[in-house]
Amino acid sequence: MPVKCKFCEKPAFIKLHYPRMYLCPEHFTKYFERKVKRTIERYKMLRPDEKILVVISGGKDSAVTAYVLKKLGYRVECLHINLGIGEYSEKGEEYAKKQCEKIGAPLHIVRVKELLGHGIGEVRTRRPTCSYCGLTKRYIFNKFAYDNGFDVVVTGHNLDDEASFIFNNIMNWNTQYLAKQGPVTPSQFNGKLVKKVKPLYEVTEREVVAYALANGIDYEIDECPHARGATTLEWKAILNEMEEKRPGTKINFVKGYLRKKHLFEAELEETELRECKICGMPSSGEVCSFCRFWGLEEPVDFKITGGDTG
Ligand code: Q46
Repeated sequence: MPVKCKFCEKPAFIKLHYPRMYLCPEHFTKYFERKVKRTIERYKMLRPDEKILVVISGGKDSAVTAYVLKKLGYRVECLHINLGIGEYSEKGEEYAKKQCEKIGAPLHIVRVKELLGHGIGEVRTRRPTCSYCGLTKRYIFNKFAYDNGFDVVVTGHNLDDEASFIFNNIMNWNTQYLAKQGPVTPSQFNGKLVKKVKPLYEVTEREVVAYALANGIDYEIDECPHARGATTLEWKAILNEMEEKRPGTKINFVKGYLRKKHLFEAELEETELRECKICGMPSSGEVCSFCRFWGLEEPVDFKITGGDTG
């Protein structure tokens, strides 16, 4: 006899461990959306009138984020950054297009190789690939949002991402990072650093996969070739093992961190920000790390001039 959903006669589709219950696709969908809505309210992430930009990679997390926000009635537009990492990026762009069609949200595309001459992984530098990839993505989505009047940038980070980030940084005692992490990063520097929020902050990766499956959201499953051997995956595996033995480990760990975050904030070394002399965006030095890394002499302008930027 198949196990039934806790709320109806239908067969269960997922067994949740924390709280412990079996749910059918419809009741799981309701449960998931309620949880995201509560997270948004708890951390005061979004207002109904805000213009929202969801950074969509082609993967499950960002697609589910945009889909749920649209369902909850928010004004959503999406940005896909094609990193120029061969077939992985080409597939990512295709998925992002399909996902936005399903979500019913406008999609803007920025292609790193067209914009900066090289894709991620093609630059001759001693800097690790993921380090300058992160720098490039963060700059592009922030500047894109700023240039086009978005109030908030939304990313698809889930509970597993947050727990592994905190775990990694505690193991390495990177107190500066621990002081700045969280579900909401407020707008700073006269709005030039746009507010960033993470609506999937309290849902696990497993729940996101199940939601995508229950709602017919297709996504890229291949991992970026540069992610192989990333320590994040090892931290995630350890946390999954703990969660298996003690359900609730991840959420309790992350909530505990938020309660103790002030201890790390006390150690924060404030860096004075000024305007980059090339692009005018916030920078700790004369030229910001994006313009410096890519050797820019002119600012990159992301203003949408009508329709799709793809
Ligand atoms: S940082 Fe590194 Fe990721 Fe960029 S190079 Fe690939 S693995 S995509 S989240």
